[in-house]
Amino acid sequence: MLSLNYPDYILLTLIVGVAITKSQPLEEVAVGSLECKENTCMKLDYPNRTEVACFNENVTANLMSYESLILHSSQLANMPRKIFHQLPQLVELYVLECEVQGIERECFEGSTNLRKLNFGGNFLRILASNTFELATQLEELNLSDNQLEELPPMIFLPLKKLQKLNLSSNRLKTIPQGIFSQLVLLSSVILDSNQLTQLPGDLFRDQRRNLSEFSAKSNLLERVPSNIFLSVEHLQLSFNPQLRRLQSTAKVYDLHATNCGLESVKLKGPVVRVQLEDNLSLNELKISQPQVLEQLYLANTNLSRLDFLSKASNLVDLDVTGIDNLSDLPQISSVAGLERLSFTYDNTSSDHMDMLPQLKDLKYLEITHDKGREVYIKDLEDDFFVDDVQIHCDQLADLLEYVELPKDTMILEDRIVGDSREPLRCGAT
Ligand SMILES: *[C@@H]1O[C@H](CO)[C@@H](O)[C@H](O)[C@H]1NC(C)=O
Ligand SMILES: *[C@@H]1O[C@H](CO)[C@@H](O)[C@H](O)[C@H]1NC(C)=O
Ligand SMILES: *[C@@H]1O[C@H](CO)[C@@H](O)[C@H](O)[C@H]1NC(C)=O
Ligand SMILES: *[C@@H]1O[C@H](CO)[C@@H](O)[C@H](O)[C@H]1NC(C)=O
Ligand SMILES: *[C@@H]1O[C@H](CO)[C@@H](O)[C@H](O)[C@H]1NC(C)=O
Ligand SMILES: *[C@@H]1O[C@H](CO)[C@@H](O)[C@H](O)[C@H]1NC(C)=O
Ligand SMILES: *[C@@H]1O[C@H](CO)[C@@H](O)[C@H](O)[C@H]1NC(C)=O
Ligand SMILES: *[C@@H]1O[C@H](CO)[C@@H](O)[C@H](O)[C@H]1NC(C)=O
Ligand SMILES: CC(=O)N[C@H]1CO[C@H](CO)[C@@H](O)[C@@H]1O
Repeated sequence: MLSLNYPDYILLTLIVGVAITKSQPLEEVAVGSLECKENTCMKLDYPNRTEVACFNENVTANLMSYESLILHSSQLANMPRKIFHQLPQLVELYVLECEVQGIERECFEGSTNLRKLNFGGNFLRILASNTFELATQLEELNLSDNQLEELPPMIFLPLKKLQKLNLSSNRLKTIPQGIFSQLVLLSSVILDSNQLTQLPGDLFRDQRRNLSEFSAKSNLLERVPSNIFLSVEHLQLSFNPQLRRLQSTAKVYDLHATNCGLESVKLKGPVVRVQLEDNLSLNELKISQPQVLEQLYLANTNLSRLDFLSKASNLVDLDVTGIDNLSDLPQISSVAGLERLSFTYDNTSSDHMDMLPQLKDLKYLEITHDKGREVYIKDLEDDFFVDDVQIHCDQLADLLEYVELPKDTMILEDRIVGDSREPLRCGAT
């Protein structure tokens, strides 16, 4: 048990006191000139960490008419001061690839119109808790491509209007509990390409927890708390090789959890589109509300039962390619509205082919077997067939919504079966 008695408390304050007094005040250096093309300024070189550039009316005179300012390809050890004193009209500020290491709270004085701030591609490693205290009108904050290892728990608290936050490609190992608390408008959170091993269960505790986008792709997540979200439109958890189990009660429109180490997935809330392909150990999938399911991608998994399929009355798109032991393959015939189907055919599944004629709405059928892959397409427009093979393949690619066709794909059209012309060969070469 951790109990703070009085002497400990004194000690802690002392340590904090030392840490604060350690940072010296910065030497202010007036910016002599700005090299700008319209609202894009480059080559502002203030690489000295103990100095901070300061904007003045002489250098900003030509920028008064812009609501957006872009600083890039510069060396700014610290974010310049007085940008918003001089340019209070700014709605968007981009400080991109400028080697920024420090951001002072004072930099945002006067930023009453600032709604979008992008610090992508800098050297930010540590941010103070009060960094954004004065940027209260922010709606979008982009801190991607930096070196952030941790975040102060209160850092976003003043940003009551924040809607989108991008923290991708940093070095975050943890996300503090409640860091998004009171951000009632937050709808998009991107945490891709960090080193997160878990997400706190009450990450979205005191807010509505209805997000349009949450992405934590390419991390080291071992678990995702089952009730962390109420509803998310796009939930992206792919490329988390440590993730063995996924349980969710949320309402999700589009779930991606491909290329993880998943063994078991249980989705209790309604899910519409589910992509779980390339999880070679996935052997359990439970979907409690299959009637809302429209798309299900399960290629290259180790599933054998899909007993919910018979209730998946709205399923139109199913990919079960590369599943060796799918004993429920015949159940597919109960998914009467299926329009796209991909599966692997081997000689043990040959008697399952009886299901195909029952799928009256099938427009796209892809069969993978040991000799290659065949794609069958139904209901082509009458004038579809042209002699120029290349045009045909391009139109086909359009029809398949830009699916990249595998090399040497053989395409057979139902109305040209028996046609003396050779089957078409399209696809990437
Ligand atoms: C950095 O700036 C400080 C204060 O202006 C100065 O004393 C120091 O010499 C500078 N360092 C370098 C490497 O220029
Ligand atoms: C702006 O330029 C004028 C004239 O060159 C000069 O007198 C003034 O000191 C400059 N102001 C700043 C803040 O540098
Ligand atoms: C965030 O910055 C990155 C560049 O570092 C950019 O690719 C991305 O589009 C930005 N996102 C937003 C919402 O501005
Ligand atoms: C977040 O930033 C990354 C670049 O680091 C970019 O690729 C991605 O598109 C951004 N996402 C959003 C939603 O802005
Ligand atoms: C949040 O999502 C839940 C579940 O979809 C829904 O019932 C609720 O009305 C939503 N709340 C808001 C404020 O959007
Ligand atoms: C797939 O499941 C079988 C049992 O059904 C098991 O023996 C095998 O190890 C599993 N394969 C993988 C890659 O987990
Ligand atoms: C498929 O099932 C057979 C018999 O049940 C078993 O011997 C084989 O290991 C299974 N293959 C996989 C990849 O699970
Ligand atoms: C299935 O194919 C394998 C190898 O291709 C062959 O050894 C086996 O006899 C075939 N089984 C049937 C039932 O045709
Ligand atoms: C644990 C496990 O089987 N993970 C696999 C999930 O699928 C990807 C892609 O097929 C493999 O690379 C992983 O090894």
